[in-house]
Amino acid sequence: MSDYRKESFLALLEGKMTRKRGKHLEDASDKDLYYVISSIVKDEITPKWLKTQEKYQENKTKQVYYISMEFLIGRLLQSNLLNCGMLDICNEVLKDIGRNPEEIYKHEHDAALGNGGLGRLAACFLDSIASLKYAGQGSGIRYRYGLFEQRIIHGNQIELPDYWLKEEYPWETRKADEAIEVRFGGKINMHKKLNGDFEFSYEDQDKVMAVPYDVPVIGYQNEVVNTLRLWSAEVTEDESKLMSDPSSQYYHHLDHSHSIEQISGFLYPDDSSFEGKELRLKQQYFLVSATIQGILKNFKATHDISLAHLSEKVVIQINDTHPSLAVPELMRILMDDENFSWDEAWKVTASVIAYTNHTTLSEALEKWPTSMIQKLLPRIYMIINEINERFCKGIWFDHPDLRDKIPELAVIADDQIHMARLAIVGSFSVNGVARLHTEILKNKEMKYFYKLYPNRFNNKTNGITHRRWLLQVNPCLSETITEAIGPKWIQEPNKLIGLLRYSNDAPFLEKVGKVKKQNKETLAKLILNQTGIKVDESSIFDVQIKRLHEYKRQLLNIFHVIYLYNELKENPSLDITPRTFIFAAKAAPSYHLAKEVIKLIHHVAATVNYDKQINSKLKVIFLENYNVSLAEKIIPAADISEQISTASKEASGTGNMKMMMNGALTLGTLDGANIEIKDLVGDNNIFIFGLTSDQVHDYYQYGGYVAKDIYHTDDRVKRILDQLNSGEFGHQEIEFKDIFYNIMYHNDPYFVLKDFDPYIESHELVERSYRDKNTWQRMSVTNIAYSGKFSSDRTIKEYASEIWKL
Ligand code: GL4
Repeated sequence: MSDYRKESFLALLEGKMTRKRGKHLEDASDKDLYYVISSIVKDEITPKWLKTQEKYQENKTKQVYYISMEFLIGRLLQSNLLNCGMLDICNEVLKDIGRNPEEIYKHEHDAALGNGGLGRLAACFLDSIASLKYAGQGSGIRYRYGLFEQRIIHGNQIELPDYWLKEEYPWETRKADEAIEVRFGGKINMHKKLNGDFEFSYEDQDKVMAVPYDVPVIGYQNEVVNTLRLWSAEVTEDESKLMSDPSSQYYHHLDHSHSIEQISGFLYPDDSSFEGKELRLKQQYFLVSATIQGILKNFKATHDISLAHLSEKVVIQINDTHPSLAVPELMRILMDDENFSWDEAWKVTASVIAYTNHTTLSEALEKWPTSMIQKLLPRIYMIINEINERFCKGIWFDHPDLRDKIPELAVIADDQIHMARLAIVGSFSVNGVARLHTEILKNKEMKYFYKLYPNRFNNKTNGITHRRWLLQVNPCLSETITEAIGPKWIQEPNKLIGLLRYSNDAPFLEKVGKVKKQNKETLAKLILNQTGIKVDESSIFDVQIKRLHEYKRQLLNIFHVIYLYNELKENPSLDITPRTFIFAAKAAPSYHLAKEVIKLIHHVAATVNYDKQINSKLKVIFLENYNVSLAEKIIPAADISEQISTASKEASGTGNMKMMMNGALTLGTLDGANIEIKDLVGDNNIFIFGLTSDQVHDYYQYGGYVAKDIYHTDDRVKRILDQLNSGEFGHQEIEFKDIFYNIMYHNDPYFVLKDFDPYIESHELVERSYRDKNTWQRMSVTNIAYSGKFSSDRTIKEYASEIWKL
């Protein structure tokens, strides 16, 4: 590092510290430093931000708008420093002045504007779009409360509000002059025009201001700065004037303004089940209407061509069905404000919007009661109705073979609006997020739509940004890689494949092994700090971190732990490789069974960790409040990545990719992107077990699985289930009855017992493999080498060339 650059960074730091915080550097707290460094980054990138946006305007560049109810961005300081090329210098200067960079970066509150994979994917995509120099914007909601903070008390999950905006958020810029009015409710008037068409006007609507807060999205050392625009709901100016009028009904207005601000009040904390709350519908329309109005405004300001050409300059990707009101909203504006005919408006809409499906879980399907939409969005309802009628007529006349399928295809059926159907009908592209998932969409879940629109369906296997998930979180591994194959992999992650040449190179393997050991030591310290439990750093770190859901089968994992515990109790001198099982997971607040599993993990941990006879061989750790920042600490230290969902249920998974990229070996089912990982690394470099997606499908379809039979025939299984019932884990016999009942009397809907035996066998193979350090390290390096494919840069290039045509 040149001394000159260091000196000038130090001078900046000193200058800013006195001006901004009124302090000398030596008196600055870690928090002062956090704010001052953020402000240095902002100064550095603001001219580039302006320039990027001006260039898009001047060149009339085609833009992609990624609309999502979730952006799980986590902390930004470190990744912003990295992307603008200042991370090394900043770290060095901080160390020179005796400060610990980690302690400083910790002062940023995680922006948890998302639940899990879907929201984190959106954040990775923004990073790749900017790093690949594409013109793209994210559009989301600036929730005042992000995903709840999790505390565990006696094994029970308690949710605390996440008021992340308590202190200034340095990355956002409020753009009050770009606020947009969004309207709800009201009366619709129809007038017949001379040409026979109808004209619509609205009366008595409730008005809400959508105020944008822009967050910069910095490309990796390439001068590009894109925007994530987060909308905040506020009362309109007229409304706030009324509030200060002494003759007005003050409390009425106060109540009203409170209900408006609620629209961007909090993130719904459920990852994958639909809750038909009116407030959620308001959030969705608020996001969509503000975004689309903004897009059209910008289009008109930039281009001198008609809106009929919108698709030449704009593409809108909707992240799952949550923003699918984009379809009728764009229709509404084109027809009612821009005087397009239905056909003209439809042509534009259906060539601009593209839809990504992220799940086939039926409980996640969004279906709004028609009455709710009719009341809240009367004009939107009329448009959806018309879309539905035209669509159904089209099937009747053009696809007689599908006539009897109309009830399964109709956008409106059983007094409900089926949002996935609306999204498919109103878009030009429908994609799944991993090969298997897309095949399931085409051949099962959406097969009649696939018949109607075979060319609309396509696959885009997910990815993760290797800049955050390797370069930033695992600097020592990154350096080791660069020493071996040079730095080109950072720009072109596929170049990681060059590591294959080193998979038999003993000194290289040793270095990689050493880095993993260091990362495990760091995590062990964190575990000790958080839980008071000391774990064996040479044990296998077996990691399952993700939302808690029955289909993800944390239950299968903890059953295996109980099995090992039972084996060791029976034979304490059993020679097993010591294991540390690490869990972290939030359960949706209303998801009872998921919370029971969290409790079970804690009770098993309490039994195992304090049993002197065996606790040198087995530890169970549950790390509280899983979020992006915690993931960044755990992932570099993982040996085994547990990806054990019931086959067909996990659309893709992205944690699997993050851990693979950091050298963990996958222990998983043939589900989601696990299959693509396996295809790349080969059967010898992954541990695969369990039912296939087809087998699972057939059991659901034709029956033939009886969980109780396994209980009665497999002693290991019987023992575990009886332990749940006997109060061995927990305080009383009834503690885990709901888990027991679900398996025995609801016939184990996620096949935990069915996959138990192959899972145990796979674990035994893991254990044997780990004993051969050399083989293990070779497998680990093979995984890193092939992980380049799972960079979101690859995914985004595919979106850009095959869907967005940027
Ligand atoms: C999810 C899927 O469950 C997950 O497999 C996938 O990786 C992610 C991103 O595509 O989307 N769908 C929903 S809903 N939540 C998810 O995390």
